[in-house]
Amino acid sequence: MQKQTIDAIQIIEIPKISDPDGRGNLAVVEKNTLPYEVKRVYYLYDVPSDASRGGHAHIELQQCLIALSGSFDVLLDDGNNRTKVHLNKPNRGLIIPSGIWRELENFSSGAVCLALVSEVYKEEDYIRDYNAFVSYKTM
Ligand code: T46
Repeated sequence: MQKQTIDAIQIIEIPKISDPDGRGNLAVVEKNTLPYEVKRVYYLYDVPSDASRGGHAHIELQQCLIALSGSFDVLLDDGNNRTKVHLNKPNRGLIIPSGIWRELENFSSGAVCLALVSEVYKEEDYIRDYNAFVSYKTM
């Protein structure tokens, strides 16, 4: 959505089941955990600490990012305001609505970023030029 602002970004706790016998934790994402139906799952891994991923916005796609392992920062921008979220817990999800510019950086060694997204892959859904994004937001 064009007019979406960074206020619409949500951080959710993903329900976690601790094991009474000390076997570790189990986190569950199911039908009603996210505000959309998940149509695609992908993950980023082996990202060098000086590399940046993202650098685009989506017209329709919504997504939830989870640091399954390690940590990284997500810079979020609605064309007027910016914020940065540090993800470092496998049971915390960052929900990014459509129409928000994102950049992922500062990946720790061994970081894995899981993305649960609302659309199949469509390059037409991407705005990969920041100036074009700002123009889109002011249309
Ligand atoms: C996002 C961030 C967090 C595919 O063919 N299928 C896919 O499902 C994806 C995600 C990508 N691709 C191709 C498109 C490019 O040729 O893989 C290549 C790398 O994609 P991209 O440069 O978009 O990767 P990131 O890490 O910069 O961005 C990805 C997602 O595309 C994006 O939606 O929000 O991760």
